[in-house]
Amino acid sequence: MKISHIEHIGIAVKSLEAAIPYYENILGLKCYNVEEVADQKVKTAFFQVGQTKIELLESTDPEGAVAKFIDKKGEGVHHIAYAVADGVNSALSEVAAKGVQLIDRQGRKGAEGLTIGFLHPKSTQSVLTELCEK
Ligand code: CMX
Repeated sequence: MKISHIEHIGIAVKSLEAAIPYYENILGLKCYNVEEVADQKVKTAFFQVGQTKIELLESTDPEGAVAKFIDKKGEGVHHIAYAVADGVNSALSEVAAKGVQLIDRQGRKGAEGLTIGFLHPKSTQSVLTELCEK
């Protein structure tokens, strides 16, 4: 697998409305997109920082992955997403063959039209890891 860059850093927040002003008014970033990803039970807000984005994640469902994460660990960094140059499906097969536990066996649709696939934190040094491609 060839990773080209960190595509985004996902940050779990209780409320986008409460969190966005910090990124805009203190860090001077601009929220350029707010999008609901029904499949992932989240509403997302994006900020561009060089080649990488910050993705704020607010849960839309108390049983969703982000709501459960906040219940257990509180707000904060939720996952790191790497852009793979040679396709998510082949990257997922490659790491599975090396014994990594997958959350997604195949790429699925994520925010901003990306194809995404998650690796389980039990296999990734406790950091929830996402692979994605445009
Ligand atoms: N980072 C690191 N570890 C995490 C984690 C995270 N984000 N979320 C859960 N874990 C850990 C838990 O602490 C737990 O560890 P322990 O067993 O040591 O306590 C372990 O993973 C299993 O957690 P769990 O609570 O039993 O299982 P969950 O039902 O919460 O599922 C996970 C965890 C990662 C499989 C699930 O959150 C998932 O499938 N995530 C991928 C999808 C996702 O996160 N979508 C939201 C973002 C979508 C987007 O970016 O668009």
